[in-house]
Parts: sequence; C-alpha cells; structure tokens
Amino acid sequence: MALFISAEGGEGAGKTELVRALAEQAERCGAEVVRTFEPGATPLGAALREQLLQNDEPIAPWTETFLFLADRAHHVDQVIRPALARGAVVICDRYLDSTFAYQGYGRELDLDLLRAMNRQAGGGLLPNLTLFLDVPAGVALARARPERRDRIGLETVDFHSRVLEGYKRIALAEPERVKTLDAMSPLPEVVAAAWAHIAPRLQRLGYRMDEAGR
Ligand code: T5A
Repeated sequence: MALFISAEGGEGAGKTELVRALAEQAERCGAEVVRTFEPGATPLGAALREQLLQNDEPIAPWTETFLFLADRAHHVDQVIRPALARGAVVICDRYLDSTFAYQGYGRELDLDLLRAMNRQAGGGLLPNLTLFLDVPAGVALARARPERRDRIGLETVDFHSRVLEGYKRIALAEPERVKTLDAMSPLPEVVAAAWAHIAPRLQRLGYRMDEAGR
C-alpha cells in the first residue's frame, strides 16, 4: 500500500501548498499519509536546518552539501522508511533532487560525485513519483513568503535560474518518475494536475476514489 511522492521546485513555487492539498485528498481515500519535508523534519534535522539556512557564517559548498545529506540520511532512516514499511503514503516537500538542483547546478559541484553521495544518503530510496513545480525563478522568488527567505533563498537570480535549469534536466532525464507541472497556473489547477498522476497509482494500490476520481 506504500507510495513515496516528492515535491520539488524553487522557493515560492508552491510546494508547501501543493503537499498540504494532496495529503488531504489522499487521506480522504483512506490512506495513512505522512506529510514531511527536507531539511529539518526530525529534531536532529531541525538543528541542521537552523545551521544551514539561518547562519550568517560563510559555508563552503561541500560543507553545505554534507549537512543536507546528513539531514536526508537521518530523515530516511527515522521517518520515511518506517512510514513506507507501515504502508503509508509519504509526501515529502523536497528530497534528493533538491541537492542535485541546488548543490549540483546552483553551486556547480561535480554531478557524478553528487549522484553517488545522494544515492548513499538516501540508502538507494527513490520516490515513486516526483512532482516538479515549474515556474520562472523571478516569479517564484516574488511569491516566496518574506519571513521564509533564508540564506539560500537570498542567492542571486542567476543562481536560482541555474537551479531551475537543473530541475528541467532532471525531469528530461527521468520522465517516468518526474512529472513537470505548470506552476504558473492557479493553485487548484496545479493540485488537479498533480492528482491526475497520483490517483491511478492509489487505485492500483487498492485505495478507493469517489465518482470524480478524488
Ligand atoms: N535546499 C534544500 C538545498 O539547497 N539542498 C537540499 O538538498 C534541500 C533539501 C529550504 C532551502 O534549502 C534548499 C532549498 C531552499 O533554499 P524549504 O524549506 O523547502 O527549502 O523552503 P522554500 O522552498 O523556500 O519554501 P517556500 O515555502 O518559500 O516555497 P514553497 O513551499 O514552494 O511555496 P508555498 O507553497 O509556501 O507558496 C508560496 C506563496 O505562493 C502562493 C502561496 O499561497 C504562498 O503565498 N502560491 C501561489 N500563488 C499563485 N499561483 C500558484 N499556483 C501558487 N502556489 C502557491
């Protein structure tokens, strides 16, 4: 009955709102839903998140990467794998594609090395489905809640454009897993487009839908 879904995109793309709406919809189908996020969903992760995002001290790109990977390894071990083992539907706001897009494309670190390290941190666990919210970097940054702008959110528009390009390349390379959603559409349309990818998977797992497929 388990299903692992991740939501990806730049700051302000709409991931938090989308994950909330999808979690409610999946619960209505009778699923146990675990809504989670990276970085920072565990007590250890929260400490790492604070250091990563609210720290004025300069952080070298590989130091930053190791901290995100430490958060992921712990999160997978403590939250994601146990939930999947119970048969839950796990919906995660950011997962390993964030490291690839931000540290690989944004910070321009070696992609092959990152791929291997990412695989190691997640213990080989890949989402069954990844929803990539595609919205131009400038639009997303303007939408992002000011109180949530952090050390990485305050990077240059060039940095965020490289991140977006990274996501597009990941989506092109893995079309079965990664589905691109037009996040310039109104939120209810984005949610409906995402649900169209999720509903058949839930049905195959035996979850019930109403006549409207919700
Ligand atoms: N990071 C993370 C890395 O560098 N490497 C990694 O490996 C990982 C895991 C933290 C930072 O860490 C970096 C990336 C980030 O810089 P975060 O905590 O997920 O990441 O923070 P943000 O992505 O910055 O979260 P935000 O809350 O800012 O963005 P969301 O969740 O994408 O956007 P959301 O849903 O809060 O929406 C923002 C606003 O837009 C509106 C919403 O109502 C809200 O007001 N909105 C829409 N408006 C119009 N149309 C739509 N379709 C809309 N959808 C939402």
